[in-house]
Amino acid sequence: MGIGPEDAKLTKSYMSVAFIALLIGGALGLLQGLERAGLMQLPHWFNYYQVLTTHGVLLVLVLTAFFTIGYFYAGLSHTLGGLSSKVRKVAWIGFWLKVIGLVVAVIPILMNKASVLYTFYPPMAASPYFYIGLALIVIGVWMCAFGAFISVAKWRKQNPGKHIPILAFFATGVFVLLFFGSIGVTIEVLTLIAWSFGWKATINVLLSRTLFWSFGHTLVNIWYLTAVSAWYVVVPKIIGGRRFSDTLTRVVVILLVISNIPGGFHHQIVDPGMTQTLKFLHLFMSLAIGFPSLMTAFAMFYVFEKTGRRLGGKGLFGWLKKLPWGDVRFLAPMVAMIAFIPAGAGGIAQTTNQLNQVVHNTLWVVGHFHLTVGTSVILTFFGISYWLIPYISKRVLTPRMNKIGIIQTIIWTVGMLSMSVAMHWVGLLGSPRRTSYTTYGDDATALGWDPYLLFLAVGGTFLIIGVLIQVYAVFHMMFFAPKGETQFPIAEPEMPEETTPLWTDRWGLWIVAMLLVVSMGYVVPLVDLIVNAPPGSPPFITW
Ligand code: HEM
Ligand SMILES: [Cu+2]
Repeated sequence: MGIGPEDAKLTKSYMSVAFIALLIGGALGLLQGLERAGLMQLPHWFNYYQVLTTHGVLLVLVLTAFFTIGYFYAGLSHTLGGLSSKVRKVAWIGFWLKVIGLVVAVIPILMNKASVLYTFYPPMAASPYFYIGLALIVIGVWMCAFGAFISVAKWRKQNPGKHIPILAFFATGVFVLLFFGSIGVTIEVLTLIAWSFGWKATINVLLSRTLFWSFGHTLVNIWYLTAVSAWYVVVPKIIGGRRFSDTLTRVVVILLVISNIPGGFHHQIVDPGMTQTLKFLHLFMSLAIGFPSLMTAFAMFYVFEKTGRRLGGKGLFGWLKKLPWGDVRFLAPMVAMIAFIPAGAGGIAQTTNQLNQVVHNTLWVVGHFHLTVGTSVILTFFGISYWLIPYISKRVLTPRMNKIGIIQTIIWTVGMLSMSVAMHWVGLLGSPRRTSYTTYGDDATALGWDPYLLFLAVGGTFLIIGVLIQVYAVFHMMFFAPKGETQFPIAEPEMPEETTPLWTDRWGLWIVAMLLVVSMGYVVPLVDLIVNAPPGSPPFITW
């Protein structure tokens, strides 16, 4: 019964790194919030940009990657009947490559030799070891992707004519995106290594930025797809319902995988050197992802209403009251879904050329991604932890821990709301992102930002309390909670899976379709940026 000890150990290790990254990254976030509000000044040996680089790398790369991989490996183990020893070995090699890569990348940041922020845009040049660390992390992620592909392929061979179990289907989509989405950034990082060692005199800045965002934008949707997998598959089980149409779920995964990668230029709307037509194509593709998102919103609220009514909810909204609001495994992902409504709307605003001019490089953008990744994705991950950690450690979620989880969710919601509303607002008033505290010589406009920045600091204080509670909860559930069996919650579909058309499982076809769509978005600009390359830039150290 339940997960084997070796598979459990793998996921436990991934989760441990993820939540240690949350602890350190969150503490650094608080320091930034206090500094930006003018409440404290960071010492010269650990300045704002070192802190910000570490915060970005730990939270946006490490926490999310380790959580995603740990969660999906537990899902693969559960739904495919255990991992093979070969796959486990591959996942461990991936784990250690990522950990070593992280250490190699963080040391230069701490030595103030890599304050290039997590986007590492040239011509700012970090120590080559920072890029080498990043390359090791990517190779580690690829190992895990191959391990997942091997597991799914083996299962399919043993189960001809059957559908890939739904969570393994999501995992396939996520690892396909992780692998193909990171090829561009790997090429970028390899050229940066040569450039920062001095083997290559100049770098093509625009090409680098384009390759970065072909990955950065995909990464965002990888977290989103991970969160969505829990919304579709796990949440219905927790509320005692069934999941919505199996076919629709699989089509949403396929659409997200196919249409995702060529959206990267919406991060480069103000970059010169690309035609309007190309930018428009990418904006169209980014908005196209809104379509499967709306399908998800519809499907989820269908499940909520149907379950609520079955439990006796009456009237227009009576069913809402019947949902298990007191269960953290439901509350956290539910708040996450609700947060995605304003978060997604803000994203659509940013994708619009004229509105982008207003908010570009302001704190608005920071407010936006603390709502999307910092709330929608992370709160879903927190919600998952309250059953996944007991499941892998063969322990149970006690009513006391559930209550702690509810309090944590409320604190996180209040903190993020306060911080991100303040960031959005002060961004509209012009306060820049990625800038340590300054009054610009007591300029009246800059002084007008101060009250909002205070809200930012207050939000940050709530959030660090939230971080401490969450990290406590995770390690308590991993090592100290009462022993017992916890289920891996997977809801049954409303209609039997056999009614789902078999073409949905044709991953070879979807990958070809994805590559065609990627070519549509990237072949012309990449060829143009290489053939008509602007003058290259030597490395600069601006800090
Ligand atoms: C304790 C909770 C947190 C606090 C107080 C916090 C606060 C901040 C602040 C003040 C900034 C910098 C604004 C600037 O100068 O541009 C920032 C940036 C950032 N935060 Fe957080 N944050 C928290 C949690 C998170 C989480 C959970 C994530 C993602 C999972 C995250 C991802 C980021 C990213 C990607 C940046 C941008 C870094 C950059 O511009 O290079 N933060 N955060
Ligand atoms: Cu994007």
